[in-house]
Amino acid sequence: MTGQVSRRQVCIIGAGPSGLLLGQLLARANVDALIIEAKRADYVLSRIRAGVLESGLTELLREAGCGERLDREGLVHHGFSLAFDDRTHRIDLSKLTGGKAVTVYGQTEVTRDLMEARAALGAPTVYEAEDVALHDFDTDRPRVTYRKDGVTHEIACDFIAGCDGFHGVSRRSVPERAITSFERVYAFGWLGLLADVPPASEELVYARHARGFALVSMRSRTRSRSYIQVPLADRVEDWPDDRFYDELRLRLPQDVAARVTPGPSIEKSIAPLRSFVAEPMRFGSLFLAGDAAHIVPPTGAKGLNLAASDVHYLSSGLIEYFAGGSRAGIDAYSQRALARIWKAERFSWWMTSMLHAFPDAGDFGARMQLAELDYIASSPAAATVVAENYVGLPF
Ligand code: FAS
Ligand code: PHB
Repeated sequence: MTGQVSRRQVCIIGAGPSGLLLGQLLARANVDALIIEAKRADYVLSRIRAGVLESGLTELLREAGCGERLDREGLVHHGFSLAFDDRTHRIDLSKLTGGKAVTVYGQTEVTRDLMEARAALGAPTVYEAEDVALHDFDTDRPRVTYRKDGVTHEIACDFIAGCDGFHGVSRRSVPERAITSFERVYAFGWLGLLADVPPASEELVYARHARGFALVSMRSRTRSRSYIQVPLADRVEDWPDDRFYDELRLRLPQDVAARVTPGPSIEKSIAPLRSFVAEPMRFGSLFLAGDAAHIVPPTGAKGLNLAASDVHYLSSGLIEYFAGGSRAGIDAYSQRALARIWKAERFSWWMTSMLHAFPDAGDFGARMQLAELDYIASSPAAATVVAENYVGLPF
């Protein structure tokens, strides 16, 4: 059955953080946008992902009217530690960046706040949309079609925002001749475990160890999130909770390992690591934002925060266009976004290269990692490079 054709100013594909934040900023500027999402809302919320928010993202969430719970429950962190050779070195973020900090607040909570804010505005989101397809985005009359409950719908719009993640339909809809991809796939993944136990450290600890990388993070003072590097061939079933905690302790300095509190996993999953950028990020009336355009290994805590800067540039360009007809912001979008993306790609690749076990890099490679870490621990200039990238480069 074919449903009616309706019209929107912007059609957003994907109701993850990128799509929801873009939708919220547009709605508050009276730009009419529809979000079309393939999954159910509870499925989107069930995905456990990022945990560290840069100040650029927290500012945007406040601008979007989603700062109240963030400011009440978010944990402001003024530093984190690098661990190697059974010692830890604290990176004093605030001292090294003139007072900047990061906020620990799970992506799940960001997504929940954005969903609730959108519903409070009465802005439309279609969940469980099937066969989403993009049409005529190389013209100024783009269309999106999707099927819902057996009925095919068509949305005529001025612009399409592809916020549908790495595996979404938007980037795949661009002709190969029009897009260039840059990629590095890592031969390992992160096994993450979420448990309702106090974290082993008040601040995050990124650990380099000959057995592999480990990360101690958290969602609150009573909910810990920890990770260990595992071979890509590993499956979650290979890692019962006890084995995870034993391996985590082996990779942490003894004083941190002694504070690891084992507790039953409430979520456990393996995420592959990849560096990826698609250029450009605009194709006529189609704009890509967030993971639809780029992926970083989570070692630098940049994925979600890069989605935020994309949305900042794109929302301000679209609002400027609908308010006064200027195309300056949307014409500059791809170049502005990519300038920040590539710097975050570099930092994420560098942190990953420095902290993970690369067997084929040999003993010399391992010594280079330790020399890099020792340099950071002994040079304020080197530590400042880490700090200013970790808190987030300016938008
Ligand atoms: P998302 O992938 O979050 O959202 C895209 C949405 O589009 C999804 O809801 C999807 O269902 C929908 N969609 C897909 N195809 C569609 C279609 N055809 N039609 C309609 N909708 C469609 N970042 C960090 O900073 N730190 C981390 O620790 C971290 N860990 C991660 C772990 C994993 C397993 C993954 C996959 C990512 C992780 N990230 C992390 C990065 C992650 O947080 C992303 O940067 C963030 O989710 C980006 O948000 P979106 O761009 O909205 O993409
Ligand atoms: C997390 O808490 O999930 C997290 C934190 C920092 C990272 C990656 C993941 O770099």
